[in-house]
Amino acid sequence: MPPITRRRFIRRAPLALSATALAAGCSPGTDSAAAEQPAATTGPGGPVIISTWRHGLAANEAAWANLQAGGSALDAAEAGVRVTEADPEVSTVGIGGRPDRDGIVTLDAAIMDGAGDCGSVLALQEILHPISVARRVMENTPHVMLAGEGAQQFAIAEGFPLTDLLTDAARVDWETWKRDNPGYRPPINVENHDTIGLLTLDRNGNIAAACTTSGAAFKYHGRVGDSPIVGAGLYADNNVGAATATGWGEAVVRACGSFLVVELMRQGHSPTDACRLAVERVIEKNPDWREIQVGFIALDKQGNTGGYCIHPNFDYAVYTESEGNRMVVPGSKVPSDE
Ligand code: SD4
Repeated sequence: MPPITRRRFIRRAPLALSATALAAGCSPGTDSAAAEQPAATTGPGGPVIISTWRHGLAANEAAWANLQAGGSALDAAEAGVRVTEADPEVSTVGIGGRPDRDGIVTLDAAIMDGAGDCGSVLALQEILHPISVARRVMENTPHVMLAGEGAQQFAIAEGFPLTDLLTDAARVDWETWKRDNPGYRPPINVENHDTIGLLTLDRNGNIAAACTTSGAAFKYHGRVGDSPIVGAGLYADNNVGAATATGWGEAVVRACGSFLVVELMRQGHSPTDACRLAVERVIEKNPDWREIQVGFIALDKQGNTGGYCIHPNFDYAVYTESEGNRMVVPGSKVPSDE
């Protein structure tokens, strides 16, 4: 039987772009808590790419090149995060990701387009590019999520080769952690994160989001975080914008974080304010919030970007035509001198 294809065709509604484009992003080190202004109705327009952490710079480059070559927002989002997945130096995504407490690398990834189509894989083993498997789930199955062994079987059937993802460095880290943690408890702290989440806006006004991670280091085997959960780890809607999350996934899931950011933008909040309000919701729902990091980034359909986090050690990369590819330090709930 031929595979069931349920790819949707995105209505290509060109955005009315303002000649007086506003600069994207927030100022380094600023806390926009005071700024309850409604979202800007103008912005730089597409293309715009925003992604989490410093490894976002390389991902943005690949996503940008993909858009320049005629790729869609969705193509660019996938192409961008594949760079991070393939980088063994990044210890929180793809190959080189820290394993679970049993020494097994399990990966979570999700992809979504602005028309609402989405796919994800959970706790996938031995596949280098979970984001591409997530896209195949979206495009070649009647489902949204595949987990564990079933996700791996599907990946193999789709032609993805099996790859050993546990690098020597990751194995050494795991052995050290095991030696120093006889209680076998995964670490819960502000450092245990660094997912890549990447949002794109193309010239046609289409938005997409991709998120991929090895999850919390030394987690319970089978643990799944926020990243492959649509609405928690990422969300995209062409009528509004997109958001993605990084940090302690359990806390993000409790607040349905990325959906919340997009809905706050729909209500008129700027990307930065929407992220700040979502961080405040995370704090409300997680009494242990001082021990964890959570950060959101967001992109609205006019091309404005923003972010916010609990602790100040989070940054993100933004690529626009006018300013190129650059790092931005968002505001944080805990001041940087605390
Ligand atoms: C998770 N949000 O699995 C992810 C963690 C993260 O790099 O940000 N990892 O909870």
